[in-house]
Amino acid sequence: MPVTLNTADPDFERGFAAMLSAKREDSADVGQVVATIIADVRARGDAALVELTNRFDHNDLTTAGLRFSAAEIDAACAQVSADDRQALELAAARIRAYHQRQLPQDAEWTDDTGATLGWRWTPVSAAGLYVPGGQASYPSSVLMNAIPARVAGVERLAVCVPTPGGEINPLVLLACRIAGVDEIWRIGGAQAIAALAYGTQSIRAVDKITGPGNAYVAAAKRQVFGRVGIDSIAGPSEVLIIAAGAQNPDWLALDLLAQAEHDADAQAILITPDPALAEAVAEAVDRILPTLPRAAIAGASWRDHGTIILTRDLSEAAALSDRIAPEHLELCVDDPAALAAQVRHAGAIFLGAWTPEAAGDYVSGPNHVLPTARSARFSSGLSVMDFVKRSTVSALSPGALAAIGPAAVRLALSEGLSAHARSIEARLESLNRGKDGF
Ligand code: HSO
Ligand code: ZN
Repeated sequence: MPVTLNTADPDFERGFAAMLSAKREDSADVGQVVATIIADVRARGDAALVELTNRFDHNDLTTAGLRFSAAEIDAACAQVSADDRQALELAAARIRAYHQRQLPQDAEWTDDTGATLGWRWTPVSAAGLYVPGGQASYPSSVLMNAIPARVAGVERLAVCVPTPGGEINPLVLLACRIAGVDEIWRIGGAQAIAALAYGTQSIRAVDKITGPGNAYVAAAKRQVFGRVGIDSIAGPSEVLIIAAGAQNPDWLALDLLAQAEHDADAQAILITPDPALAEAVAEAVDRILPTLPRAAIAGASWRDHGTIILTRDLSEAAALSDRIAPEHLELCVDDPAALAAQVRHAGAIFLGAWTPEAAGDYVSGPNHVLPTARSARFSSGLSVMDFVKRSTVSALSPGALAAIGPAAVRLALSEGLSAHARSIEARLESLNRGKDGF
């Protein structure tokens, strides 16, 4: 049974705090193993990749080759049904259109001293995208990671995807092709992250690595951070639904279960001021759960982490949601836009009964790689901004240096940095002598 909390109970705060601090993930301490793998790939390159892939993925890359050939990708793509292909293409087009609007603008202006100032954005040159193998090998996540990189203008995009026992997912390869991925490597785990970060004889190093993965992949990303950029490390995900008014309890139950079926560590939360609606949704969950192929996973998530919170009103619901800072927030209420205006901390907000999170997972357009584990308090989902960086630009005229240089000289001297001071003074003196200085 999920926990039910009521804000009117005197010990509500205790129960709520327990829910907030509950640890949902036992992240195994794999740091030492991962450090050894990274060191091995750095030392021996491709030979280490082949050996580790043999050991962990039971896959012999001496025959298969480290990289998928164009012919293999063609053959895999040809296996995908026309309907699946069209669905992926529609998703890709909508994700691309959404992310194109995120492209940031350069800026430049000249201030009253004559200093021209601004910034410009440039893409990272090469990005690596990790795609897990097995159950969580989602073609939709390939699109969500690769398309923003391409829109940002990343020139080279390399994907690593393990193929345990040689098994490949044709939809993942097709998603790579649709998104414009340049290289697909048949490697996974910490060894793939090491190869992307440091390069090997056949894989060139990238500048930024994104994408989800297991505990080994997460630890490897942490360890190579600094050498390359990484996206945030994804934890178990959550959905929070605020519901009131005339709602279909089955729809809400399915939205909770859609999150729960991802992972036994996922969390689905319903907040409502309406006890009858809460009861109807809980009943619908119990009725629908056994019909799901992933009932075991979804059931464990709902039993261990599912939560229903009864509030006095919707404003209280919005305030609690902000304290949770959910990855996904559905507002199934009569005036969702008004309620959204009261919310600050959520990775993705879905307005109204016709906007299930699952549509956002695939086809709405916004990214589905979102801040988990309450990190929506301080961070955002994956976007074009993750694949660009900003250079500041300044150009001082002689008049501008004359106007602001003396303050810099004073500050340089106060910091004991005389070459700094003289670098400016030399120019100021030249101006005073009426010379151009060259
Ligand atoms: N809801 C997941 C993303 C996903 N759903 C992929 C289906 N496929 C995390 O935001
Ligand atoms: Zn999902």
